[in-house]
Amino acid sequence: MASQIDGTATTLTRNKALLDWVRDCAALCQPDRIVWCDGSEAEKERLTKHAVDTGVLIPLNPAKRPGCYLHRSNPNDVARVEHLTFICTKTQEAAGPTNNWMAPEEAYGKLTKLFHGSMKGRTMYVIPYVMGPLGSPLSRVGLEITDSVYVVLNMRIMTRMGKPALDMLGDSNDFNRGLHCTGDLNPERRYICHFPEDNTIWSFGSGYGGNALLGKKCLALRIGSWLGKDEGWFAEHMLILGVESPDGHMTYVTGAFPSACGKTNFAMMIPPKRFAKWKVWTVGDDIAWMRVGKDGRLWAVNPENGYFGVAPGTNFGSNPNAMKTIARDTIFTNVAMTKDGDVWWEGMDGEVPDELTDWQGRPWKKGSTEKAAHPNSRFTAPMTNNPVLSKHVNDPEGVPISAIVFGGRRATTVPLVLQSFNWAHGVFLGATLGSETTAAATGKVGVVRRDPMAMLPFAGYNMGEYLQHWLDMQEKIPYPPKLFQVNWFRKGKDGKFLWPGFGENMRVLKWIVDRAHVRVGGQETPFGWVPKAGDLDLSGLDIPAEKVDEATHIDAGEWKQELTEEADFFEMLGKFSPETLQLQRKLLLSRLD
Ligand code: SAT
Ligand code: MN
Repeated sequence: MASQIDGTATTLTRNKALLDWVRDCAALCQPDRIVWCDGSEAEKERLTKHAVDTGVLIPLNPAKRPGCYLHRSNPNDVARVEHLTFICTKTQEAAGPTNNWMAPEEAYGKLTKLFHGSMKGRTMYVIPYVMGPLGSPLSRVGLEITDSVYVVLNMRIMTRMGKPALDMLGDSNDFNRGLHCTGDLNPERRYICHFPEDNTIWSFGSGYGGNALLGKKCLALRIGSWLGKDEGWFAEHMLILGVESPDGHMTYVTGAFPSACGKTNFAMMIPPKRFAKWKVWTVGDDIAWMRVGKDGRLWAVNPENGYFGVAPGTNFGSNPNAMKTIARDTIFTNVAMTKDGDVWWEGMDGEVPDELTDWQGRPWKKGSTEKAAHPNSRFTAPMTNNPVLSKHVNDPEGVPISAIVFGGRRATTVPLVLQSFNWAHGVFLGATLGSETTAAATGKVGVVRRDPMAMLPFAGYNMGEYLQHWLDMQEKIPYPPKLFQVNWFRKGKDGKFLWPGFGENMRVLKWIVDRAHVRVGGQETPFGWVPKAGDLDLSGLDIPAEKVDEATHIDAGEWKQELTEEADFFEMLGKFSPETLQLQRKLLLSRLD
């Protein structure tokens, strides 16, 4: 088998550390075959055909969705599994109170048993990939070994995969070592283990997105945040967008929102009629890597190359650019299929079809109480399909950030928009972000939990230290972005959303941009700056003024409750809980009393 490794590989790489590692993984997993992925078009065609022949992908109607395929997961494997995700550091303290921890020896031991012989009769794919623009000082090389052709085809869309990665790596030993095996998909034997001290990820027993596409949450966020702390930069669960004003001036904004809270919609937003001369450009929809540039500003790159977006609710009203993005060359996962071989999900435009094949491949009839598409069904689409893709998306330097927005899904308390008084107060707003859980992770949906910077499932180290890192970065950024909190999801007494959201969020975004450039005043409240009456441009907005008042209202009683609850959160963080943030909380509370 070794000769096979070298034989295929030497045309692509002579990197000894890499060849040794692949040989070790092959010895452990014992695949029948090893395939090195070069990222070429011919390879894509070959692997796609193989996936179709083996039933992994179902071709969709080429007249309706050219180059598109449907994949159906095992029904027990349709979301991230936070309870089976581990940070495996030498000490438990390094992983902190918000992560599951396993000692490295124990994790390697347990998973070695699972990986042993796990690829017998299967093909082992070796995927070299880059997270970040080629040639960027922020970019990282990863290698993922997997037995899943679905993973390969998704990684091909989501990362810069193949030869460019090996060229970038050269003979360096500095690459992330990711080992993935689908196993038998038994949740009892499912582990997503991160070894930040070894720059290593071992994932066993799931074929689903965030558990199996190791470049995404595992490398770009969990390992990335660890590297960011050590090296003085940020790896964040944030979209990146550029707002172009009528005079052609561009302002870049990043936004942290938990999974399935509309990051993709926000990043691709089309401004409403009143803002016809404004444009929004997408740099990224999920992850931002940010470092301090030579000019003292914070610069961001999107480490990804595609979008792994939530399908349900996506339509020509909520996100026309996403609909155009997924018109071709897209892999759909766990959506429903129409009779004529197109895709469908709850919240798609038009009439609900009379009959469908549901996400599990079963016949489905209109009026059924079961969902046709899984609530966490997804599309994987190349970013180059996006009609509003920023032309700076491959820029090695990235884009300069003027504002950072923190947003949760909150039915009460949190107003539409709030600007922090200063950096520490802004970090406090991000740190105390609360959000109702969504279908993106296995578990109960709709319970409010603290999700600091939307990083609760993704910070690869102690959450207290993570928040301290945010505070410490202030003195490294001479011209920091302004920090904001938003909430698109507040509900009225009737249980309905107060704010229309989607494209109308442009109104809030404009205020944020104006504030970031100090072009507009603000109204001071005990909790931060809010728009002065009349400053939020509401012209042409077709909702009663009272709803806007309610959406922007700050209720002292609700906030007192909120601040009181936050005490438990800071306490839970234990000895690394930043003093500065606890002071912020007390200060706010004292202003209320
Ligand atoms: O499943 S993923 O982690 O890739 C998507 C998400 O939950 O944000
Ligand atoms: Mn995400």
